[in-house]
This record gives sequence, structure tokens and C-alpha cells, in this order.
Amino acid sequence: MKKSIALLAMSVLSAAALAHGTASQHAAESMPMPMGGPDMQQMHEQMHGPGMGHPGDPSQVTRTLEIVLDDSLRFVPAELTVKVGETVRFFLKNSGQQPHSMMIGPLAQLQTHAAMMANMPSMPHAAPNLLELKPGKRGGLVWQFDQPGTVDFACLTAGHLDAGMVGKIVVTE
Ligand SMILES: [Cu+2]
Repeated sequence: MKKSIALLAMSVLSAAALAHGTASQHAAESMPMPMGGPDMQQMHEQMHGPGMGHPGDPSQVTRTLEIVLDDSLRFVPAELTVKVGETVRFFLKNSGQQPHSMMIGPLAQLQTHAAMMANMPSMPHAAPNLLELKPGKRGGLVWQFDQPGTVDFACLTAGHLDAGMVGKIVVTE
């Protein structure tokens, strides 16, 4: 029970940080953290990850990248390459019979969210880095990448991440 509360708190913090965007995020970083300590630091890194990027401005989209999600529990393609600073629209199509989703972030964060959703399926979990698709549906997610490196994504439907429904975005200079 204690663990569930910790995970819930983490999710709320994460969603709030994402919702407030980069400016307030930096302001928060420069303030003393009342809870402090190495655990908070580690948690913070897991929430934001180094260079996972942020929701993009739809008017700045330069490319649309199509990804198909299906019941083989794979993203096709599962690896994409973008450039630093580029704003792209991921255009997703769920061609399966099950719900699928795409959440962008560091793998550790995605695993935490997947575990939380498996434990508390009725909890609302909308987030700017998450797109959920019912069977047969399509949808878009606009994202901007601000640092070179690798950003993970995964499907959060129960069991799908563990079955290998993950992918990565390589951000190049
Ligand atoms: Cu899935």
C-alpha cells in the first residue's frame, strides 16, 4: 500500500511537471527540495530523463512519422531518427483488436507508469507524452526533441511493455 502511494505521488508530480513546461521546471530545479536526498534526485531524473524533449507546437511540425501498433505487440517501425530541435508529428495507427498506446520517456519512467496502471487500471492517467488508441483508431502526437541522445517509448496496455512493445527515437546532432 505504501508503495502504491509513492507511485501515485510520483505520477502526479510527473504530470504536473510536464504540464507546467520547461520554464517552471527549471525554476523548480533551482529551489531547495523540501524532501531532498538522493532518492528524490534519482526519482527526478527518472521522471524527466536526460533530453526526452517536450510537447511540440503543431505549427512547427516539419515531418510526420507514421507508426503502426498491432497485436503482435510491436511498433512498426520500432526505431526512428530525428534531429535535435526538430518538431515531428507521430501519426499512430492501431491496426489491432486491443487498445494500444505510445508513451514517450525514459524506459525506467515508462516501466513505473506501466506497473502503476496495471495496479490501478481505473486511475485517470492522461499525460502530454501519452497517446492512447482504441482498436482501429488513429491519432497524432506532436513532440520536439531538444538534446542529442536516445528517447524510449512504450505501450502501456497491461503486459505489452514486458512483452517487448517498446521502441526508441535516436536524436542526432
Ligand atoms: Cu500495446
